[in-house]
Amino acid sequence: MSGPYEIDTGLEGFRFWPAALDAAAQTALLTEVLGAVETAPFYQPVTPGGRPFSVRMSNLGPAGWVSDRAGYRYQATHPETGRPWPPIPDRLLALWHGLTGWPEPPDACLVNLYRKDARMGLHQDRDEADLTAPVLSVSLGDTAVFRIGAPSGGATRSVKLASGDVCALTGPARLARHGIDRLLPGSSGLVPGGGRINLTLRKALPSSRQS
Ligand code: MD3
Ligand code: FE
Repeated sequence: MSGPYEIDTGLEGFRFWPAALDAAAQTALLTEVLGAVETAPFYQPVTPGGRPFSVRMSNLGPAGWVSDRAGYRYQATHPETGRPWPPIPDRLLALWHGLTGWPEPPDACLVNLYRKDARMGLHQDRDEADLTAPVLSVSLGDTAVFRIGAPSGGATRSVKLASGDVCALTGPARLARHGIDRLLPGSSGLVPGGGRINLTLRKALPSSRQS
């Protein structure tokens, strides 16, 4: 694997590994994730204002990110089935440890499903207890046009995220504003039914050592 590359986003800590996963590794990972979400089906969250997301979501791990009229939060169970989220596959935990070197495992893996017209507006990820832990993102399927800029505004820059690309957000980039402008539909045939799946690994819960 080559990289990471530090991409010039105007902020340090955006680490990018293009093609971190080869075709076989992408297929193996996707098969495992789709198997897991059979018991935690993709659903359509709404914003606290009641607007449906165009992205459909599920989660793996002890903590799952959800949004509804009550707000954004992490919770242990699927909002529709009431069941605990399935575990994070070992190959994802290994990727986290190998690429981030973070001493603790992630406890949350958000699974975002983008069909062709889905997008995600500019936002910050700040619902996690420890904002010093990195975030690791794995892209599968169609290429996405990703946008990232400094936390407090100003210029943004756009980076294409293709199937098998992995990025880590650490340090100053951890609180960057970012979003997905659009997909390049048909750029990959990996996801059944078309589109893109993004896996975002995070430490959401307070670490047990923290007081
Ligand atoms: C930059 N997901 O779920 S992944 C999200 O492709 C989210 O589904 C996008 O933003 C997606 O919150 C982008 C790349 C990513 C993930 C987390 C970040 C970029 C980030 C956290 C901080 C800064
Ligand atoms: Fe985000």
